[in-house]
Amino acid sequence: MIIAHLSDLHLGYRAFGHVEQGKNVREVDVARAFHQAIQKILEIGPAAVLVAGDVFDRPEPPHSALVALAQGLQSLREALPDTPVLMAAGARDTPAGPADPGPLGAFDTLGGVEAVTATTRSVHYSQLDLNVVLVPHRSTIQEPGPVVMPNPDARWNLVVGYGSVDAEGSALLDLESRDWDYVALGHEHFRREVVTGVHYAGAIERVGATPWEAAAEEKGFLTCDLESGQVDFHPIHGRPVVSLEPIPFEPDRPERLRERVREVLVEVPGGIEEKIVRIRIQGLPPGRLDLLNGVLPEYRRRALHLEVQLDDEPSGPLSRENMTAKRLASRLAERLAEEGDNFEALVELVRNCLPGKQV
Ligand SMILES: [Mn+2]
Repeated sequence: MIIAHLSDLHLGYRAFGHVEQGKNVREVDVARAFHQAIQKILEIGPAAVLVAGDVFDRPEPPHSALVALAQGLQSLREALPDTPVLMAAGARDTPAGPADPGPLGAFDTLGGVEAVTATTRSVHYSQLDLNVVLVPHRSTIQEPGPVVMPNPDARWNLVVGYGSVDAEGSALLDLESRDWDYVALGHEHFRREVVTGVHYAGAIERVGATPWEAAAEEKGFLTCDLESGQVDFHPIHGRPVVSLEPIPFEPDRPERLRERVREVLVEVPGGIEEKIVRIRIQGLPPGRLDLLNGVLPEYRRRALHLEVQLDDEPSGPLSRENMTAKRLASRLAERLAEEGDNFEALVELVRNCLPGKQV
């Protein structure tokens, strides 16, 4: 019996302020990645589909995100009417008010769909001889923590949970992995096997504030053949992200900087067209960003997003807060030097830099 495991869809994610035909380009990318995943799942035909949180990018997602999820569920129901879809809300789709059912609440009403936001729920499918325990984010942060027990009468026992787990047990979710045939986790955006049978599937697109950190990692989802324990990764092709090698600023030859920036951008294999690109410059004081005047607009038009990051010389580890402040300052300094940026785009930039945007 094969099950599919997705997480961190972040439907409704928006970034970079690029709008085409009234839609944020990155939101369209994320919806496309989700529909790509659905198409692959239809080909695989799993017995159950598990979605481990952060289905939406925020507790009040745009209507377009609700439509994207509804379309995906409808495709699954049509082609695989006997395949249940089980979703547990993550931090991103958990509303602040404890009585608020959240956006997933609407989908919990559909036949063949379980979508939990508040409390842990155990669902038994006798035809599949399958028991699934859903552990949404909220249930893991309340006292007492969730009681997550396998059903001894079921042949297969699965968990769909959102949060951090680790081998030492200092985690939100306390599990004995031997009790379970598969544990499907969400929250971490990088794919990872925690221990045998306990997996983070990772996000399906590079949705964090720093997408270049995921530039080299393929995104996608997992399937597990419960009989053999075989886990397979199914890649999804999202928008390319390019992280370029840092360029050292030479104070005695400042004019050289423009040439070097042009060189590294021209050398990107396949060009920078429509990609998300980060260029890093080491040792350039923010006040000297004028050295790049006239160089960037051309490349900014060609890339979906071109980010210039100013790196200091390596100087020991920075705290998370310092990193955030540094990133924010560097991005603001750079963007404010541009013309035509609107207030909304700047607010989004600040929000994207704040800690917690990674998850
Ligand atoms: Mn997430």
